[in-house]
Amino acid sequence: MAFDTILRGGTIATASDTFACDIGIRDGRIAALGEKLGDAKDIVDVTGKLLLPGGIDSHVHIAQPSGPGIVMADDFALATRSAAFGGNTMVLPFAMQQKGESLREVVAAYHKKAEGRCYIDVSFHLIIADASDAVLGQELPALVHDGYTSFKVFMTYEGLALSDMEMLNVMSVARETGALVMVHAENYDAIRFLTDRLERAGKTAPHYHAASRPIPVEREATHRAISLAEIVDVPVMIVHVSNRAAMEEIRRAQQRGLKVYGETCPQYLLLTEKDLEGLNMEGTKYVCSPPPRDKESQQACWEGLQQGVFSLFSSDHCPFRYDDPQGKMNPKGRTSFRWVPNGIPGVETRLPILFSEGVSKGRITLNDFVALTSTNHAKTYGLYPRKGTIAVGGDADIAIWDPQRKVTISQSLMHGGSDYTPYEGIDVTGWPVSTMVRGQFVVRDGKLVGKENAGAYVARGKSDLARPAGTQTAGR
Ligand code: DUC
Ligand code: ZN
Ligand code: ZN
Repeated sequence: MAFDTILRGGTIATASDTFACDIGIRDGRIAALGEKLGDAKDIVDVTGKLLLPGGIDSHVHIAQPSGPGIVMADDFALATRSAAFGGNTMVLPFAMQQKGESLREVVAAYHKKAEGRCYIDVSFHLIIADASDAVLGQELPALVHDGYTSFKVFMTYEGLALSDMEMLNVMSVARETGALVMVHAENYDAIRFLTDRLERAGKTAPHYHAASRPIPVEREATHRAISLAEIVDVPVMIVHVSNRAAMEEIRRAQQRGLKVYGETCPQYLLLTEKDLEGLNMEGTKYVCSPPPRDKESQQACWEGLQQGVFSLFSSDHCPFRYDDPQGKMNPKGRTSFRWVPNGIPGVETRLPILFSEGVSKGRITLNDFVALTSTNHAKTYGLYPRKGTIAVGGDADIAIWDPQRKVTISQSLMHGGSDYTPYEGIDVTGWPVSTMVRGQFVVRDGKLVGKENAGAYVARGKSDLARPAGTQTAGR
């Protein structure tokens, strides 16, 4: 038998081309692209369907400690199952260090949480909370060498925020090791100042979360992060950008020739701060940071995607249950927005939302969609060309889409651990019907057929963004 599987009769789209062609799969990889490929154990008729590189969601939070009494809604099994139903074949969650912890031990702990519990492939970014000499001098360079080639730093959050000096030191290690720094850009002191002032005035309802971190909080930190990266001369990825002012900071830096990159997320295209005004505590369902803004900010985020200022579209999936004392409705959260856990579910809805709002409505091309949801993630985080495209030799990570299918997003359709979706009732056109990871179906015609231990950990190479031009990875 020439192939294990042939996908016959579909239309393939990559980040650059769209073409009708069959796919022959052998030993988990794409072995042939062409017509009349011959025989296979499983010949799947995909007439009328789109065959896209599986989504890579390079910004998800899974099973992270989130404060006393708070528990994330997803473990690795739930998050990766949900991701698979959303057309993803790989996710990149964070191994989050807390102050005083050894990075090596943190990484080992996250591997333990993930081991045997992933439906799709997984790799880890690091979160650096303790920028001590031992961490930066020894552990971090060794971990980059071992395939943990990107790390996130926070400019806000108790216990996570780094000082400018610490940011500079972390960025220096990234420069020396060829790693990529991701920055959560919000000004910590400004948020504390505004939060204290709001609470003193009795303004504690969930929607004051947005007032506690307005656009200048993000714009200032974005500008500062870019400046620090320029001083060190290192590439930087500004994650979850929510508004025009921050987007324009990134654009200006790019126009000056700096290696500054941007990411935005579904919540900044579809939600606004008005969503936080829901009756009772319903607004907590939309509490995330940066907060959703307004219609003008949504438009700016679209422009960022259309004009290449943002190269990544990720979910920032960070799910908590709503009706749960360990989630959004925790007892302290009822006393002030300050204690509502930040984050919303989104790994399963990211791709249908961008496909429908972007491709079906004509805002972006299908090839842009593939770039923004898969290929650029692979290039940015050292996975390309093994992942992120449909090419001979690459992993057979493929999402099969019905571009005409109309679906109303609803919690009843979701497969994660949360008890709500922030996108309830939104109509979409275009839906991922099957997802295949390294040649094996995980979801087939809307049904789970994969196993909880089918996903693999993938050690990564260096980011294509952190390499000198012309030295991109040539192969596996
Ligand atoms: N903000 C973050 O920084 N991370 C997770 C979710 C969120 O809202
Ligand atoms: Zn963040
Ligand atoms: Zn995040």
